Amino acid sequence: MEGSLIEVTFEDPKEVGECEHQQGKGGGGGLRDIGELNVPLAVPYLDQPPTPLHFYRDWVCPNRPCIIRHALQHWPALQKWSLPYLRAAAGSTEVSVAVTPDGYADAVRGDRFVMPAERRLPLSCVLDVLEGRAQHPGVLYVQKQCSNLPTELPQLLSDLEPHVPWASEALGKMPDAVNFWLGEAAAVTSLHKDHYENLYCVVSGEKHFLLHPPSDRPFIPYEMYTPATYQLTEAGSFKMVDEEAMEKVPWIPLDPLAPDLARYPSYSQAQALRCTVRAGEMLYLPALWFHHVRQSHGCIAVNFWYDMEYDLKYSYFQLLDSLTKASGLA
Ligand SMILES: O=C(O)CCC(=O)C(=O)O
Repeated sequence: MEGSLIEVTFEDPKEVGECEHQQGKGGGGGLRDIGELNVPLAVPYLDQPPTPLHFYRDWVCPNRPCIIRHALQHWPALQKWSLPYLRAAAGSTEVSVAVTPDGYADAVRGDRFVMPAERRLPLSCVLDVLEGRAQHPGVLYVQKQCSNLPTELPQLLSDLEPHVPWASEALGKMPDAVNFWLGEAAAVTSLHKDHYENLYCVVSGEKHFLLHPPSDRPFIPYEMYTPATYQLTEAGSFKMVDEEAMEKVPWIPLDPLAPDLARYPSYSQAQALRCTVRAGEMLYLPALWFHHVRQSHGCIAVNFWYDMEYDLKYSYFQLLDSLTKASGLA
């Protein structure tokens, strides 16, 4: 790149020839090889929870996702949790609810990064909307990501384990947050990544994940946006209010379900993995994987966020991120 201190090239797949693929493990180089060597074509299933050693060795260390079956069957929640049960157990309890006009909380809209209106509502109000008994402006999603399960819904805690023992042992720590998710089908989580090892458990319904490995970073666009928050007026309409005290936010403008390839052509080189996590299944979503999430109506889920190790994997990702920015690629 002219005028830049660092020159970086990311191979165009059209230009990667046969012989490069034939070099096999240890040969080649570049992100395409990383994809081929390390990223599966589909998210694999485990039929039972791994031992801490296997979990660490086969999944955490290589930073690979998997879906684990039969890991939640001892949770009473799996049999008990339904919308009527939640109403009986916690209907009068106030919870934080993200409310948006279009189902997208924390997403790019126009030239703004927009955060949801946050409402404190009795859980029964959310259940009324989910069950079609009442209407509320916009789209509702119970999704406050700061351990809302123990802090807002402690009466549900006896229905599940407070952590995932084999994961806590493998990672050598307890989860930083245990989050409860309940929302309408229209509630979508836009493409982003987190610095957490994520064990995402679906208790009822299903979640549809679209994933990208961290090595796809050069093909995933980021731009800087003025932050804003939706406000819900008395009349039930939404307005976007700028957060003037906040700095600009880097966020991904691209919708991976309908990518604008004319604007972001590099994205065609990214390698999306899609999977559906069904009731009773747990997704291990490794730290730094990009994810976009949709759900069935009234899906109930709990996830455990374990802080990642800020190790060489993290350093390599930061380097890739810096090189991507310096190259002007994404
Ligand atoms: O379930 C969702 O809508 C989003 C989940 C997510 O982004 C996360 O667990 O980090």
